[in-house]
This record gives sequence, structure tokens and C-alpha cells, in this order.
Amino acid sequence: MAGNRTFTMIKPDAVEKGHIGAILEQITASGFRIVAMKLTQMTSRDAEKFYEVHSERPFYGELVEFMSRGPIVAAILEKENAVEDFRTLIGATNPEDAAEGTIRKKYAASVGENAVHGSDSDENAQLEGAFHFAGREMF
Ligand code: 3AN
Repeated sequence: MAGNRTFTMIKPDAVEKGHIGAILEQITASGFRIVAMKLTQMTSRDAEKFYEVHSERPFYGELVEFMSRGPIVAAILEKENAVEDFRTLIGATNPEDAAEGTIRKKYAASVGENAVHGSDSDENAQLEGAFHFAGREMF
């Protein structure tokens, strides 16, 4: 059903700092069901493709380098109104602007290294989930 799934990554900075468990706990305690999940690492080519929409932005090179520097946790999450509710849970892109209690407020260091990704639309949630998972890896 459209609208009930989103895609997330726990980014290399949060994995390096040992925050996988705490972040997954907050996600599931907030009512999201894990549909698919894996610990994986993107090559720089993968990260270039994943963030192609940002290829003209000045931070694109830095973003690709960061996102491919270490393992990430990729996951598809299910909940009513998933895309919007998950973006509320993670908080603003810049952790300085993120609301108290949000995942980025708690775990992100900067606008570049901001701990988690959350899809910005139902269409991108579908594309991003399909980028990382085969159909038989979704439950
Ligand atoms: P969001 O992830 O909140 O949807 P976007 O789509 O504007 O934010 O940016 C995608 C990713 O690009 C962000 N998660 C962040 O890692 C990176 N990014 C955004 N703005 C900057 C910036 N000014 N400098 C460095 N990296 C940035």
C-alpha cells in the first residue's frame, strides 16, 4: 500500500560511534516495523548513484566519500504515514536545528555527518528500498 513504507540508513558516523542498537530501539519503539534490514557498505559508485539527485550540489563529493567510508545499516520500515512520521522522528537535516529528542539531535555531529537517512517521498522510499534490497529480502 502506498504511503506506509520508508527507507532509512544508519550512516557510517553513527555506526562508527556504536549507535546502531540505540537508534533501532528508538525506531521500533516509535511504531515502525522492520520490513528489511542489513549491515552493508556502499562503494563510492553506489553512493554516487544513490545520491545522483544531489550531483550538482557543492557537497556531493563530500557526501559520496562520507557515505562510502564504512558500513551502514540499510532498512525498509513500515508504519502508517511512514515517510512523514520518520522524518519527524529523525529531525532536521542540520542537527543544530533538530528538535529535542529526535535521532539527529541525539546522535548527529553536523549537517554532513547526520547519523541517519530518511526518504523524502513515497516514490523515493520505493526507489531507495529497491536500490538496496531484492524482493525476497523484504518481509
Ligand atoms: P535530508 O537527508 O534531511 O533529506 P537533503 O536531502 O537536503 O537532507 O541532503 C541529503 C544529504 O546530504 C544529507 N542527509 C546530508 O548528509 C547531506 N547534506 C545536506 N546538506 C549538506 C551540507 N550543507 N553540507 C554537507 N552535506 C550536506
